Amino acid sequence: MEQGSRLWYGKPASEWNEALPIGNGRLGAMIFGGTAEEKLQLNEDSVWYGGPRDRNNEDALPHMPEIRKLIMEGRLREAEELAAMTMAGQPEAQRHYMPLGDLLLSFGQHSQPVNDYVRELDLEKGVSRVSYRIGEIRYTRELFASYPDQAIVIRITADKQEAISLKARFNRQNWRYLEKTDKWGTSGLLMRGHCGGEGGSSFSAVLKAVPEGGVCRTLGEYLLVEGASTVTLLLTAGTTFRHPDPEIDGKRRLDKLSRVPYAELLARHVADYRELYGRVELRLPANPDKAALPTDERLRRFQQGEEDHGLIATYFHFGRYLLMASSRPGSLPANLQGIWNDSFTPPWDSKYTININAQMNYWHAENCNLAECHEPLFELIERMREPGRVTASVMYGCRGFTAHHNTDIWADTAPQDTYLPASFWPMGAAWLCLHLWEHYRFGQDRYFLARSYETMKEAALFLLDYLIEDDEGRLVTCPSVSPENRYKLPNGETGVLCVGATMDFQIIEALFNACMQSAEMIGRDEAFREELRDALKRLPKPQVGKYGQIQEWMEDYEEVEPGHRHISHLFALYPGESFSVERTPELAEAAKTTLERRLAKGGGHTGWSRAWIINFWARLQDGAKAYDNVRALLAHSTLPNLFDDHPPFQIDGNFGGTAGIAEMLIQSHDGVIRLLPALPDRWRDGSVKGLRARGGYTVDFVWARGQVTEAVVTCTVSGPFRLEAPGLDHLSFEGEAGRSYTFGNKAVMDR
Ligand code: FUC
Repeated sequence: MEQGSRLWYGKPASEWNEALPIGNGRLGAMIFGGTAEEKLQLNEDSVWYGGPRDRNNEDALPHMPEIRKLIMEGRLREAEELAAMTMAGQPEAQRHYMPLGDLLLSFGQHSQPVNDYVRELDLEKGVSRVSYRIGEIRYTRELFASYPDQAIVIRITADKQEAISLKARFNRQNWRYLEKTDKWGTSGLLMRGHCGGEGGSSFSAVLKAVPEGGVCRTLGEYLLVEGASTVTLLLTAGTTFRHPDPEIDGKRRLDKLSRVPYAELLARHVADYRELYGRVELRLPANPDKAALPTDERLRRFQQGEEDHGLIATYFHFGRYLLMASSRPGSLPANLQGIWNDSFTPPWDSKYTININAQMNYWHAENCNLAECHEPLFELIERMREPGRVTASVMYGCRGFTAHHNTDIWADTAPQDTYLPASFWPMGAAWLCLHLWEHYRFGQDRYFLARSYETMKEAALFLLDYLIEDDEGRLVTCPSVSPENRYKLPNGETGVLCVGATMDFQIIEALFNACMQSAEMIGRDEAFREELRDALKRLPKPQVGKYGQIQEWMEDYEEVEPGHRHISHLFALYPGESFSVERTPELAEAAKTTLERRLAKGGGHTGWSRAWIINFWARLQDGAKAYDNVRALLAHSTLPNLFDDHPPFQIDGNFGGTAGIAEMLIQSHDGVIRLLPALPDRWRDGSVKGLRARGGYTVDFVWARGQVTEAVVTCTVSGPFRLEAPGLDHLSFEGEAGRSYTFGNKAVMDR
């Protein structure tokens, strides 16, 4: 197997954070790998509590002038009290994500001693396996979630004929949160229920056994297979969010699939999976002493300070795997836990937090060559437009569309919680829309841009209306917060609501620029472009504060928590790009000071915060510091199954970490493709294939002793590009769509 392409363990999972995830974007399972008792904890992405609602608070608009006045006069307690009552959603919480249930499998006779146990996740094929020996018989289970067939497939084999007997059963919260379990003929089961809440969806799950040899029967709510040589279990599920009758839909699907040979189901899955996964391959210096160790042991040693670049490569590949498994065209976007959640009241509802987390989930979608996995996010943004228009007009009297710091399955845009450091922040839609722009920049699809421009424009329209003039004639946001930090006034009072958090202006600048460039490219809206250009001139400029740091607020306030996990005021360094080592060296220097201060006071203590820091150091071209933070991410914020540990499990750190590793190897935001911009000494030799660069390029390269020895650039569009890499001259090149160009040893070869 390739380096870093497998997670494996020598024993079953003893808890959820050791179980292994499979998924096809919509259906997911956590596999525990027990021998006598196997559990698959199941998820379907549309199993959410409750239906859509209008939660906009009509008291916001009439009180907005008063709230603004109180904030501007520094009467923070009064402003907070009024905002809490007039701006909070009604009720204050959006909907939450829930588990589908469990599939329980009992292999009664397997409680005897087990030998040669292996449980693995094969990232090359997207297949999980459990294999062990009891006496002379080896039993193997192979499990995958097929995207083309929209089903979970479990294949159970033994190396002796007729050796397999099992009992299968559904469960959901100790059978409390489901309406019905039933037989489906002699070889199938079903479970159905209601997700709860007014307007909530109904779900159903169906299971069918296809044995070779042996007999199948159903007893009570059990499915029994006895004396089979192999068994294929097919499972699918759905909700009324997508289908009027998900049970009929599921049964039809499984009827059809039960007639397809297992080898074909597997082949279809692997072909589909490889098409995406196989695009990228990373090799870092190997640590041969680690190659034979199980993943949990490697992680344990890494946590004790040992080096293991292969484990880092696995983490990188796993980040791509997880996005493919939790976000595919037609599915909902990856939520805070991807799709893997076993709680009926999960942390932060396992929904979409859009003041960093949902965005971070997609930071690696483009540069790590999974652009189609980005689509579910775009669909959600589209669905947010209508509710977002209502929120914009009802709460603020503005045109366009807006969203606050969370959204849910129904694309709810009204504020979430009455949590003052976060809730009243109407920048969520604007930030999300920048993902449309990034998708265009990487893929260069003009049709996509023309469609997306309308969405970006609507987000910009809201901001044009939301901005107000301060007494110096600048355009500022108010109310505003710098997610989710607090400031201290000279009199010791602390506050969160403010005029103009720095991050707001950075997001607005990025969005207005994206709109102006898009409108120009597609030849639209000249007057609107002018309006944006004028507004941009009047936005407050970034300021460097008394410690040499980027100011987080317009005033140089002290921070209540200087090691805060959010580092919102460096948005312009990453994922934005208006701070740059080359173009704005003073701001880059101040960004560095900001990071150092945050880190010195304990910053990076959540997984996603650490992952953001990796990306910041990569943009500051500091390979050593980027590497230290990759180390810290794996050492302090990674669970035995390599899931990110906020704590608890939250998937953004996996995705942001993967993006950060890619950002250390390639950057393309400054009109140049830069290879190895932040290479740590320890990765002196390596190679990577299939990373994407803005402008429509796919790049493969090999490096030795820190110098690029060969780079291949494949162009999807024709036009000039620039390439910079240690070991290669700075190159300007005229590329032709569909062709690849090889650069090496200072000579250019056209292939
Ligand atoms: C934001 C963060 C938290 C957490 C939550 C889901 O509120 O500040 O750390 O990630 O989102």
